[in-house]
Amino acid sequence: MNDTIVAISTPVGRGAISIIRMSGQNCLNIAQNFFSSTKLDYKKIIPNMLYLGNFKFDDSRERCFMVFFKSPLSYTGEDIVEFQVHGGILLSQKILETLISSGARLASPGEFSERAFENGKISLDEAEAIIGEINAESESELKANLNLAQGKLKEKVEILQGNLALQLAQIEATLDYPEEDFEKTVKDEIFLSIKEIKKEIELFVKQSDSLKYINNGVNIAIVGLPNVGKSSLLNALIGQEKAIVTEIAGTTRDIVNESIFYNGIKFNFIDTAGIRESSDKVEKIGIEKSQKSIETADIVLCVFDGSKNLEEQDEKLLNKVKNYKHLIIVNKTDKKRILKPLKNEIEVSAVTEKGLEELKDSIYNMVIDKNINFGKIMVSNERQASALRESLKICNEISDNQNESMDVIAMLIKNLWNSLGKITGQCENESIIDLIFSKFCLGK
Ligand SMILES: Nc1nc2c(ncn2[C@@H]2O[C@H](COP(=O)(O)OP(=O)(O)OP(=O)(O)O)[C@@H](O)[C@H]2O)c(=O)[nH]1
Ligand SMILES: [Mg+2]
Repeated sequence: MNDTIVAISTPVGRGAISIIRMSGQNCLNIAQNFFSSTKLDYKKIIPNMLYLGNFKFDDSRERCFMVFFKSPLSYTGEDIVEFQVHGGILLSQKILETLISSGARLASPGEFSERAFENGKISLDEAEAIIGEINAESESELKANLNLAQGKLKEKVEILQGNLALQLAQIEATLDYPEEDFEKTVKDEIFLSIKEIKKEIELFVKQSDSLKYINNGVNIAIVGLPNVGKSSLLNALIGQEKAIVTEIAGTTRDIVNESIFYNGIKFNFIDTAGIRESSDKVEKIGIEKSQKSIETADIVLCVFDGSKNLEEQDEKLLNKVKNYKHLIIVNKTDKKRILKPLKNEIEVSAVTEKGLEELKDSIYNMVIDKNINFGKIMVSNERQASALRESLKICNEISDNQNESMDVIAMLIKNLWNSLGKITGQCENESIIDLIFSKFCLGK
């Protein structure tokens, strides 16, 4: 039997309506714990009827609608409960958290449609058509905004491409008039222009990253040498004794993870084995996993023991994490400090819980751009986001190759033009089912 899944089905937005959708056998039981309406008797609930009522939190209640779709007459073919609440990420995330705390599981992107497909509610073709439908539902204000934003992204990208075409034409001209001075002037102009383009792309990437973290959560790896207090830190951060803590170096051997919500964002903490030279077969595998987690996590918490000096392994680790989004954490600050100050360090104590709020705040600020206006997000899917990241990489490549010949620079500019072109929507060869489903918005 499938478990009950839940997600925010509408795109993230301010001032509009959010729909939180829950699907699975248990959804009505879960809803019953929090939603009540004078007109509603759960034993006699009428499917497809919109009930106006209150969603109850620990200390407050929110006026919202609830609707029940009875299996098999629902989108997924299972029982579905949907809540329609005022927009804004905090409220909908809070409802989401509440439902998760009561036994629902956060759905992965496309999982609702995958269930619909499994239950014979939609064919694969239809699944694909839904993607189009998501963009075409014009009556919803939010969707309209999204479409508008999409149009704006296309417009913006076309302007950038136009600018690049101009640079290419300039390069062409230098080939006809190969005087040194002219070439230098053109080069200067090109690099100035690429700098501006890079700034714009960076902004888009930031926006889409924030959106990704809001939708999918943030994976945060806790790494460091044995005994620095990684597992203690995990336990303190999540508020439960999940990982084993002992004074023996090499206690944690496998990955331990647990999630919490912070300001509406899911933080998934991943505790790892302490990194050291080891001849123990099991520990070695654990350490390999730790190293891997540095590469795959969204953020790395690099933990040091404040009551000791740095060891050679610590230095190695510091060097490695430089290339990844990371925070430097000095733990055990309840003890006498021996460790010299590290750049941008955050002082914490897993025992007294000092600095933990600051740490969570720092993580939040790293993933959510505080200037972001969610109503104006233009990048809405991973395909666009990855094209933007690729474009950003090419911009950097161009800046790094300023001394190359005009031919090389022209080639890189063409690459950049092409990479931006992927955003405006050339179709790609994506036939695998997984890819189709992962193209859905979360909650569809
Ligand atoms: N005084 C003090 N002791 C701490 C703190 N954090 C952890 N410890 C102690 O340090 C020892 C190691 O803690 P763990 O959390 O197991 O360390 P770890 O980094 O997970 O170790 P491995 O799993 O072996 O890599 C335990 O005895 C903890 O009680 C702290 O903030 N202050
Ligand atoms: Mg441990």
